[in-house]
Amino acid sequence: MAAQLKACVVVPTYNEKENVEAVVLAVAAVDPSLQVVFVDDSSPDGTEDEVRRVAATNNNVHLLLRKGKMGLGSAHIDGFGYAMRELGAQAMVEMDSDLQHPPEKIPELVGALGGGCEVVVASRKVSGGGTTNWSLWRRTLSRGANLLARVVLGLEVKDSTSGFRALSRKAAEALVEAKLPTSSYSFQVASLFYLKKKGMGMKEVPFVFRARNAGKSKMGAGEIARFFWSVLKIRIFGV
Ligand SMILES: Nc1nc2c(ncn2[C@@H]2O[C@H](COP(=O)(O)OP(=O)(O)OP(=O)(O)O)[C@@H](O)[C@H]2O)c(=O)[nH]1
Ligand SMILES: [Mg+2]
Repeated sequence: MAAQLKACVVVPTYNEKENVEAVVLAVAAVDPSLQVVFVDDSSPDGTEDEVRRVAATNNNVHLLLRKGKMGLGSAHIDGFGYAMRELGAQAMVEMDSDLQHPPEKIPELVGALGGGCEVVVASRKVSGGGTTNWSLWRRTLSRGANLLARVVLGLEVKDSTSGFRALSRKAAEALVEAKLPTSSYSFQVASLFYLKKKGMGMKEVPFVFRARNAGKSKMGAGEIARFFWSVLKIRIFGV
């Protein structure tokens, strides 16, 4: 049943012009029925024009344009709202625009929804999962963030910071209504914490996180500091 769900891939973008077409081609090669919503924060590099150019010849490509840089987490929330409202999506896939998340995994993620499982996390930290070309600093940061999420928030998901995941419509609706207290990278752990509180089932399936296709990382020191602070705030004030 899950394999027939109408699925929509939500892709937040900030200065990702060089990656737009590659993402669309890679997703279409996996399943030409998948819809792709780019949620762009008026990127100065003109990502929105590139999305419009690609969408002109592909009805599966959509642009949700926001007025300025408002963060990865709120981009996902707005993208889910658009996908459900405008496209009738029954399943949502969160995916980055730089092809670090292999689109070939999408059918497995969406297919694992159902039977009480509302969130499927693509995981670097279960058997068969991993990363390529990560520095010691990046591996340490990822371990620290996941450890904090497990110890402070009690999350059992091993890769709770992974931004590659499928959500049922029920889970996406809950997140749109939740008004989580984070708009940034900590959205990933905050959303799992909230959905767990709501009693929603979760699974992890392995994937290998690849090197960036093109463009530059948006994860700077400010994002990292906000992440750790947000986790502590969630512990203290809840979601
Ligand atoms: N709309 C929107 N997208 C964002 C924002 N910040 C980051 N993104 C997008 O979110 C995705 C993840 O950002 P990345 O910079 O790749 O972060 P990362 O994968 O954790 O870090 P790297 O491994 O260094 O690439 C990319 O598609 C970014 O363009 C934002 O404020 N708004
Ligand atoms: Mg990335």
